[in-house]
Amino acid sequence: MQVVKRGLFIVFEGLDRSGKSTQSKMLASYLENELQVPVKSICFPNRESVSGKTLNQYLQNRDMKYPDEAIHLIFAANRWEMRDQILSDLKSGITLICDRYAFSGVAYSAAKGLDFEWCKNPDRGLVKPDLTFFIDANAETIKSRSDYGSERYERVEFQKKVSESYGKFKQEAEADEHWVTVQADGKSIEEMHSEILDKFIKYRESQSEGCDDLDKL
Ligand code: ADP
Ligand code: FDM
Ligand code: MG
Repeated sequence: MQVVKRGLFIVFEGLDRSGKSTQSKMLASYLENELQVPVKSICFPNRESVSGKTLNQYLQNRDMKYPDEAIHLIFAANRWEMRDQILSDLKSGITLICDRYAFSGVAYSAAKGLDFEWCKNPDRGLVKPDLTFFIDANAETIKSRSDYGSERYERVEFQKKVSESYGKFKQEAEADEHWVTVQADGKSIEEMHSEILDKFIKYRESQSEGCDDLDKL
């Protein structure tokens, strides 16, 4: 009987317009085309699902009033909707490249003033990523990037607060092999990509003996 080695769960995190989608796509395409790794790209919020339609409306319409706690729970529900699919893809050997995950949930809601630990609770039990790339970009630098300002949270003052909340994860994850902070300022898209690729390959080599178990958040 052939044993299928499970896929890796790779997450990209960071401020709006920091380069997550660009880097997720580049990593996915490298793995698929150069390393022949079966890959699937996903993102959160998943705007297509039942909860995702509400989240999309909320993000696109700054005037929509809704309690911060309630929207936080909907963002988490949006991840729970995908939990079984994520598990089954990983178990069938597919590597998932995921553009935002539970760290976004906490970082953005805590930036509004909600309690950091409270914010983590609704995501407890979801699949834990193997590797999270946190793209550490300066909130001032990215404000001039294309389309900045089109959605609810894209304001420099708010993004600075989000950056502070991500800073807590960064601190907690110091020396954690599952978290990689990638400094973005002054680096080109290509430079970022080769740094991310290098870190990914090193991580994969370090796990080659056995990464079959899946942990929970
Ligand atoms: P995110 O998904 O984090 O919101 P994107 O990947 O969509 O960010 O990138 C936002 C914009 O910034 C795009 O126009 C992209 O080409 C540009 N961009 C991404 N990374 C860099 C970089 N390292 N230097 C300059 N521009 C970048
Ligand atoms: N966002 C995203 C949250 O506030 N909470 C979450 O749990 C997640 C996954 O939604 F402003 C915010 C972060 C960002 C927006 O934008 C999604 P993109 O461009 O689709 O990443
Ligand atoms: Mg994006």
